[in-house]
Amino acid sequence: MIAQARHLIWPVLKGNAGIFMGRKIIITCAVTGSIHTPTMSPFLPITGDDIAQASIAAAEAGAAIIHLHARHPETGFPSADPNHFMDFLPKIKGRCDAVLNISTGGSSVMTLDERLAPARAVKPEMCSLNMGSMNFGIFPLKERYTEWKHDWEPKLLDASRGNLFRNTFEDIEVILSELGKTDGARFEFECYDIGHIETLAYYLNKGLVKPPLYVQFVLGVLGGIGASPENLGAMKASADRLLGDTYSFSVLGAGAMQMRLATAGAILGGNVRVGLEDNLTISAGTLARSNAEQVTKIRTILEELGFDIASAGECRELLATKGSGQVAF
Ligand code: KMH
Ligand code: ZN
Repeated sequence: MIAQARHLIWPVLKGNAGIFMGRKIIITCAVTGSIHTPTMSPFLPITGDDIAQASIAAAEAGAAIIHLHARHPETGFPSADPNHFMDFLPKIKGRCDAVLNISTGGSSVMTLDERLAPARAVKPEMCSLNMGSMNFGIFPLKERYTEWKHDWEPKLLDASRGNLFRNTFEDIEVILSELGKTDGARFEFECYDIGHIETLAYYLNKGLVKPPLYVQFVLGVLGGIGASPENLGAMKASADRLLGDTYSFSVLGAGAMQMRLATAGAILGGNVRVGLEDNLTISAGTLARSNAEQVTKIRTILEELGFDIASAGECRELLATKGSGQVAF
């Protein structure tokens, strides 16, 4: 009887074993971003020193990739000034080995040239590439607060009612050509809906993007696909059909679903992204005291489930980056 049961169960285990065995999960930590504002959390990194310290601690906790935006050090307003990036990049590079991934999304109040200025200047190993234009609604966050540290905060949130997060085909091609082909950056392809995966497949078929692709499934941004396990399954099924074995994926659940969707993504064979850029809490109603706290939490969950975590060196191999010696900082 037992032998028969084992016979039934073993092929199932064996079939799924590839998801667990010999696979290392990449943890990305996005430490500050441009969605949240200083009023929302005293733990949001603002100055160059804050961002450097948060990044180093996140790397020490297990993040192999640090996804980076900058802020004006006095006000916390999102900044695209390369000098603000240079306030933290050399410090982080000097103290840890993580892959430093520069945002090209910046903030939806910036022009494309402003958004690209930091990556053009520092020639990173990796940068983000948003795969379509969309509404990007951060205005609902405004309803949660009555007093603000800075006048710009409610204005920036409100602006997302009328602004477009612009990523046209031309914009995408500029980034692929300048930052990818010429400067050798690998991309975090940020896909907020299935149509964005179709666009990525178009560029794959044209030969303008080169495997191995690293696709970030972004769920839970108002204007993009919602944060549910069903939508995550649909994103993965589409990517499997359109991108085949050319890609690996990571999961970013914006807001309260961050940890659950990241865990679901890992179980489906993916990697994970956490960080205060997309979620300020560590559990329902409790602010995370640091980015490292979120990294430690997801790492603990994943290790408890039997997964191994990728080091920065393993991440570089998996994503075929040019190496930290080839950047301009
Ligand atoms: N915060 C993410 C939902 C970028 O930096 O290029 C969007 C993001 C875009 O990370
Ligand atoms: Zn970002």
